[in-house]
Order: sequence, then C-alpha cells, then structure tokens
Amino acid sequence: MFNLNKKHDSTPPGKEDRVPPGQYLTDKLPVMHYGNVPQYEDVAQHWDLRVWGELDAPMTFRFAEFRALPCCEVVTDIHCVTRWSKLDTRWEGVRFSAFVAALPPLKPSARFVLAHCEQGYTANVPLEVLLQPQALLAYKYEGEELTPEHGYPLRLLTPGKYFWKSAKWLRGIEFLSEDQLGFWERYGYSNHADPWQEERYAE
Ligand SMILES: Nc1nc2c(c(=O)[nH]1)N[C@H]1C(S)=C(S)[C@@H](COP(=O)(O)O)O[C@H]1N2
Ligand SMILES: [Mo]
Repeated sequence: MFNLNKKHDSTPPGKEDRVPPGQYLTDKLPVMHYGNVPQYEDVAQHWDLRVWGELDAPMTFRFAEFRALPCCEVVTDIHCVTRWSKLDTRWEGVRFSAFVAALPPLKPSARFVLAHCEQGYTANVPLEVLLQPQALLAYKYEGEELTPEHGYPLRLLTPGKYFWKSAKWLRGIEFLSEDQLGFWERYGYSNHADPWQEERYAE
C-alpha cells in the first residue's frame, strides 16, 4: 500500500493497551489514499449519496437532505495497516444506524455493505459492524468540516477495523446479501481486518 518513512513516536505511558500489535502512535492525522483528491465546486449541485441494493426502494440524498439527518459525535482510535495509529480522534456526522432508520426498510437478506467512492474506490463491511454505535457517516473532524484530503464532504468511519475500511469521498451505499470484496481487499488485504488480531493480509 504505502510506506510512511517516518521515525516512530514513542508510546505515552498508560496508552500501550490501546495500541494494537505492530502499530505506533502518531499525533498528526496522516493523509493516505490511492489516486487524486476530488474537488467539489458546489456540493449542493455536484454531490449526492445514492443508496441501493437489498432495501425496499433505492434512495438518493442531496447534500442538504443528508445534512438534515440527526448529527452525533464519536471519539475513536484509528489504525492504518501501514502501522500508524492515532488515539481519541473526534468525528461528527450521522450514525450509520440512524441513517438506516431514515431509509426504506432493509430486506432481511441485507447482510453486507459496499461503500462506493469517487474514482471507483470501494470498501466492504458487514452490516452488523456498521450498526454498532461508533459507525458514522462523518463530515466533521475535530470540530471542523472535513478537508478535501480527509474525505470532504462525506466519509465512512468503520469501527474496529483497519482504517482503509473508512472510505473517503463517499457517493454510494450498496446493501448486499453476499459479501463483495472492496478495493484493498481484492488486492490481498484481509477482509476481516481486525487490528487487534493483526489481520493485515488475506491468508
Ligand atoms: N476513497 C478512498 N478512501 C480511503 C482510501 C482511499 O484510497 N480512497 N484510503 C484508506 C486508507 S488506507 C486510510 S489509512 C484512510 C486514511 O484517511 P485519512 O487520509 O483521512 O487519514 O482512508 C481510507 N479511505
Ligand atoms: Mo491505511
């Protein structure tokens, strides 16, 4: 994927048990992605979020419609597979479970989610993971609107997984009955991607 050719910060006392094996802590939020940073001139005109697949009817949110959904804050630790971790990152957005509540009913067959992003990036996550309270459709980081590099206007925040499953520049949510591998998962990264089990690569 990438290599941050950087000196490893030392872990502050008491935080060791929050750093998964093989990870080191960083203070900054590194920018990490494949491809270019999308630039939106006017999100009201040029951005929407499409929802389709295993639900009663597809649905599309314009920017203002999405922002009218109930907002909440999540504080979470993030772990990139390139080995940097950052503790206590603070995000605001729409809880994924609240988002699902605003949709036409999901079919009982809906068990997986494929996040679709600008430029064809995808990330797959089991629905049950995204129904956890820490799963967010995030538009603010540390109290500020997301910057273009970090996913403006909307990114996914997937709890308990390596950070590649937190897809930036989100444009679509597809509900699936069968799992479908995302971008890095197809490249040989682990589908389960639990940092505590060091599930970096597919077996
Ligand atoms: N659309 C998109 N989302 C993406 C990526 C990407 O390449 N494209 N990279 C992932 C990876 S590997 C990481 S570590 C995080 C980095 O998020 P950040 O740049 O906000 O720190 O975004 C994830 N989401
Ligand atoms: Mo990453």
